[in-house]
Amino acid sequence: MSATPRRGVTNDEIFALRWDRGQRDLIGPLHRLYGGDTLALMDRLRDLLKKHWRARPADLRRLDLVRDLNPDWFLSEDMVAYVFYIDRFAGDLKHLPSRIPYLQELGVTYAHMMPCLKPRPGANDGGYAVMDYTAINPALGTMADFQQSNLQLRAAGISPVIDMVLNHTAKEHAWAVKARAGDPYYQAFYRMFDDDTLPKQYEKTLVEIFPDQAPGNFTFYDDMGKWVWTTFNEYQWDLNWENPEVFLAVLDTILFLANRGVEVFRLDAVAFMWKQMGTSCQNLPQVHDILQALTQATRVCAPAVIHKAEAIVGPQDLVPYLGTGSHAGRESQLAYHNNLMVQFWSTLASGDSRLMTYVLKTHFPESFRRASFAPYIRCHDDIGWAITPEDTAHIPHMDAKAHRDYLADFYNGTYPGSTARGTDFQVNAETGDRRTNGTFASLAGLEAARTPKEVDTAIARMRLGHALIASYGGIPLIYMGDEIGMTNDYSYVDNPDHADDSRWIQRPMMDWDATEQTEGPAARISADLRHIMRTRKATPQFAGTVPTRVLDTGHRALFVYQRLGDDREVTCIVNFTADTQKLWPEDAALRDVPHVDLLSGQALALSHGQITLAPYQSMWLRPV
Ligand code: OTU
Repeated sequence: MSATPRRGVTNDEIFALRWDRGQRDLIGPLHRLYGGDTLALMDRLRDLLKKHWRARPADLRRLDLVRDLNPDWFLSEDMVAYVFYIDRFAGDLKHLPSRIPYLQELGVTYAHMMPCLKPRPGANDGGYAVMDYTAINPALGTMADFQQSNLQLRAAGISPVIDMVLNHTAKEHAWAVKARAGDPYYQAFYRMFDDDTLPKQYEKTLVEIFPDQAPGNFTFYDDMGKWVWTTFNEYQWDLNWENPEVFLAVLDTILFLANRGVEVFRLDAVAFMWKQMGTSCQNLPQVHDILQALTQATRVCAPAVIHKAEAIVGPQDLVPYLGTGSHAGRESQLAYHNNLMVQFWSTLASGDSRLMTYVLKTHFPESFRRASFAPYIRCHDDIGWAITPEDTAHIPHMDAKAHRDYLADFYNGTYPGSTARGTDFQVNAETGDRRTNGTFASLAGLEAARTPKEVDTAIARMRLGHALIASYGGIPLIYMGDEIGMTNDYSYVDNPDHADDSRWIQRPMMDWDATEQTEGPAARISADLRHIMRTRKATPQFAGTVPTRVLDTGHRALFVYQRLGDDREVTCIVNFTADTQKLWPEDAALRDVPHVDLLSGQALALSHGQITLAPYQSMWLRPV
């Protein structure tokens, strides 16, 4: 008989157990990042985590336990995300809960509320210039409203998600204000230079993110007599992640917000967090150590909480954000699949799937350990045409620069025959590089559609896009307004804080009237989307744990991929053209058994031995 007194586990013991579990995955990255006395840093980290664990509300501790037992919760086929601005969608946080039934009808389980922490006054880059991470934007409500709204979302089975802007703060943030006043402790939070010698050397290998509105990567402040690293706008000061104090301070705010009910943090602009002379200062290995350390530290204190990395980069640089090599299963659990998004738009324009097939097949593993992508078609940002010469070299007669130019022209509507209505963004005079803005519907041709056939085509393209993200793997992100086909909002030019940034064209006010319609494009697009998401949820092969295999069928008009499942695979075939297309079943690796198309609910009927797809049709074929 054991002499141990009969008692349950205490909260402090649970913490100690989770700390033991996490230590190994924390020491390595912290040592590589900060060197020096890693054990002393670990002691401070443990104290910080313990402080937040002790403050963690009982209901969230319960959620921690539930998710410790089911760590794959976010990979479920049931997951569907909706991305929205609180003010543009619901007015404010007090009114947000009244929109929960709408979200539930769409099948939403993940609510990404665009930046909602207190921003600097005036222009604030859509909220990505935060002056206080512990306060809610007063225009949206209070911290109490936020907590209340989070509670109600969670009760409805919806995870609250917010942005954590950790590459930079607003120059009005308390840390920056103290730095500017000369406090050396806070000056070390940023990257400051006494003269422009080093900035000039760095600039040689840096790219400009906002060449139009904020050229260069450094800003001189007369009052301080110092240059400050400002990758984005002048009012966004890059944090110095080489300083462990920054790591602890940012983690402190993450856990503070986690205790107020946030379940997923979208880690903004992570690619830029580490700088090294002579490099582009993007995607450096240290960024992955920072992300592993943040993820594992969060897991000690709040295992219910996961992170999504926002790195809008090329394929080779993107994959590591989901944890590869020694980081596998330890880094951010989610990452935007911007390459799928770019390839969707590219193939939709050209009707030629070869580049898409090559890129997605060559650069991406079929699955990740305890992590997955968040596929999407549109978001609040521009589309950057991340198409490289290395990739186009594999497609006969294709040139990367020419293809990027073609896509920019196609989607701004100037290319002959294009029905897209987007705008150029951040035209780089030096490189000729252009990015593109516009809503899903406007880029898909709905805004310009004049005939019923053109309307049908635009709707079919949107159906194709939504079916792609629902089936490709990971959590599909529905961007607010796309479910009703909202077109570009040109009124942003009337707001002086928005006028110089055409990304506002795709950030409209929610059209609630359109959601009430029972016929017309909005009703049709929304019915399509609901059907797609319902079908996704009924298909276990669409879980994020299931591998995604891209097939090279040699058919130029079709994009084909399989979700491998344990017993039965699902084969997804997408016709990216306005023509009917045919495919031999063996070219799609279909087994010689009866199949059903989950999307149409019809048994697969071959015509002269071939699968026939209508214009822009998607099929999800599963053995019966
Ligand atoms: C992010 O985007 C946000 O999504 C933007 O809305 C912000 O303006 C920006 O950070 C600054 O906070 O450059 O054009 O590779 O592409 O992080 C968008 C990543 C951006 C960058 C991305 C950044």
